[in-house]
Amino acid sequence: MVKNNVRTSFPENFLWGGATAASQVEGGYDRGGRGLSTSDMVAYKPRTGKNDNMKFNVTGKELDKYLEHPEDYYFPKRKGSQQYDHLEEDIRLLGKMGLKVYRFSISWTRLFPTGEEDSPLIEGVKFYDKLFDLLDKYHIEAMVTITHYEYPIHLVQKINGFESRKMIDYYLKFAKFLFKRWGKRAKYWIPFNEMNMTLISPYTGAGVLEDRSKYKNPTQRAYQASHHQLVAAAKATKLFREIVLPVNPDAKIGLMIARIENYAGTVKPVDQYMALHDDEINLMYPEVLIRGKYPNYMWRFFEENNFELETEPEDFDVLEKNTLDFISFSYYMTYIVQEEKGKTHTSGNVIGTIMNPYLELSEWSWPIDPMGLRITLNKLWDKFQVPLFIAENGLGAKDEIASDGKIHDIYRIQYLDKHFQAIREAITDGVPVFGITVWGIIDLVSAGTSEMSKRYGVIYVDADDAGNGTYQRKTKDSYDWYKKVISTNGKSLGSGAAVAVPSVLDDL
Ligand code: BGP
Repeated sequence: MVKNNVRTSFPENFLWGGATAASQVEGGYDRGGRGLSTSDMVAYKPRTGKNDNMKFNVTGKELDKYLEHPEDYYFPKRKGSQQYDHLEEDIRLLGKMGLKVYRFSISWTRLFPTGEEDSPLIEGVKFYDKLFDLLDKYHIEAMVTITHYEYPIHLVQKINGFESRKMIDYYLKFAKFLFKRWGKRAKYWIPFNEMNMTLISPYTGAGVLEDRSKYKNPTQRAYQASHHQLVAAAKATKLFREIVLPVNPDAKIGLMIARIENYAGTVKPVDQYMALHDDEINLMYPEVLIRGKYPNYMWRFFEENNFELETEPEDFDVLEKNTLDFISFSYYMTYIVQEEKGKTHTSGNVIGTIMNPYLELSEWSWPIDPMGLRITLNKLWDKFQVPLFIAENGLGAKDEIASDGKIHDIYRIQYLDKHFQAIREAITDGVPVFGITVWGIIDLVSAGTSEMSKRYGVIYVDADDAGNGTYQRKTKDSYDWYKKVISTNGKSLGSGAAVAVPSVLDDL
């Protein structure tokens, strides 16, 4: 329908997709000579309550313990969902669903076990060659996250990850290989997953052991590592334009953040300002990588936090000349900011927040707010005027196999349906969103809690938190629902979304 020149539907080429990360889905941590990475060293610790969602940080002391006596712990991300042995089936299932784009990451240590080698491991290269072949076979576009929460442990021990400027060169060596080998085969590239994670867990986001840091000031430590990653992303963009664009002129590179969409808790000006300030911190990443420089408010912030960012003269030029093409982000929920403490808290993605009485919570106590997604899309477009991509959205929930042998995940269908409708609203508002990759499209190990029982997938994987199970795949009702959304380009949204549909697995 066209009225007043308003688009009220998804564009023809809208990218309906799914996302995973190597460290959470692949498994096979010791296959083909692969080296250990930061995510392999996160031991499983049972949650103590609904708000206990942050179990991904590792200290130097803990790392030593884990390396010395690995047999005393269980490390779920080493097993992932065993995609290493189920690759063909996984991509076939995604293909049969009609998926347009698959966002995945490359395991750095599957190619370069320590991060220092000059040439990659053959078996690792073959694994990803096969992945690209399968994506071609099923006409699925590739979106590559160069690295998603996993750094070679060797480089963590040697130079403390991105705390050191030297890490930029190791990262560029890895990125250069990917661009040369697969630049032709992937249209979309993301240098780092959720860059702002470095401010919350420097170990997860940047491979930094806080108790081995040369910086005493934790704020300085986090922003210094972030600066190195920002420079690395800009330098990778330069390489991307030199290596990939000549062979794949339509390819694009974009940054990725965990979007922290803040509401002020009250109409008190100070609360309104706090929401603005938190927003500024979150948007520092696109400010630097899309506009090409640190905004003034960040220099003031560094000053007020008593440190001087260590930079090289070339950094400013590199950042200014190599800005990225699009902004991608994860969106799961909204957050509340206010001066007054002591309110009831909920858990959340990356950080927790104050309870919003107007929102329902997921089983893991994450507020559910589809309208917030429309708000965030509008804000990002208003501010940056570049194409937007939702690199992650989805619902972590417990699934049960019903007596008919199926998984009737109506809650997930409802969640996704509402969020997809919010995207349609933003598109109608005029925001150029070019796609979405549903997080954890195949059940995988949770980043935050290392649980397998926190499932996001439309494809079920038979495994539990202790790694027991057959790891067999099974489609859920949400699989059939998503298939229909894709085939109708979103026209099926809202109507009968809550009606369970029969599984199509038998027809495959
Ligand atoms: C994002 C990460 C993902 C992912 C997701 C869900 O922050 O990029 O890796 O896991 O959150 O979080 P969780 O797995 O903790 O539920």
